[in-house]
Amino acid sequence: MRAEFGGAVLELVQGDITQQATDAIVNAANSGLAGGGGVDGAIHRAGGPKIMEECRKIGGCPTGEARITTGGNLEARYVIHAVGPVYRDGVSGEDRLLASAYRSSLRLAVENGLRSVAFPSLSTGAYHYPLRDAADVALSTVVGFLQNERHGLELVRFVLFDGRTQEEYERVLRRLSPHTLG
Ligand code: AR6
Repeated sequence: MRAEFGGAVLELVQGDITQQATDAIVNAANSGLAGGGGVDGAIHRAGGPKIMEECRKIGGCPTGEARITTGGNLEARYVIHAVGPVYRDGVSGEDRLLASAYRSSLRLAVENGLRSVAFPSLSTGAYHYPLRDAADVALSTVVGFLQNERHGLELVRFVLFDGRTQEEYERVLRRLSPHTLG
């Protein structure tokens, strides 16, 4: 499913983030930038050791922020490591931190002159953010950024790993944009 916001295409696909040929892919990282399972494990496995070398030099990243490294052996030239919140009770600032992780990633993409970026569903795996709420925060934040900030982005793609995640994101995107492009 695709829709247009602020001159960029916002696209939802089911697939594997490591296979994307966008300028950057976003990693669902932890604040140590230390590697792990899920998206993080898949990106480091596919991208090779150069990515971890740069992560070690950076040293870490607070929750709600993002840092950029090489894409190593990936097709994407860069990896943007975004740190979403661990979900606790829903009243510990999780929505603000999740929105901030998406915004920081987009800001880095723009500062580096990138035109296309692919996101996974941050925080909805090991960090247990309820999917429905996370989809809402993710898409409203990206749409808000594309509509309100100066950017040269042409494509923002969400790469969703399973059918249930894709359905929830599609439901939210339909609500945000009644005129999806199909
Ligand atoms: N491509 C796209 N999406 C994927 C892929 C993939 N290759 N693999 C998993 N997903 P998670 P988090 C989906 O756990 O919740 C790590 O250990 C997955 O099904 O990767 O932000 C880090 O080091 C889910 O929908 O990220 C951190 O410590 C979504 O991606 C911690 O997990 C996010 O799941 C981050 O947890």
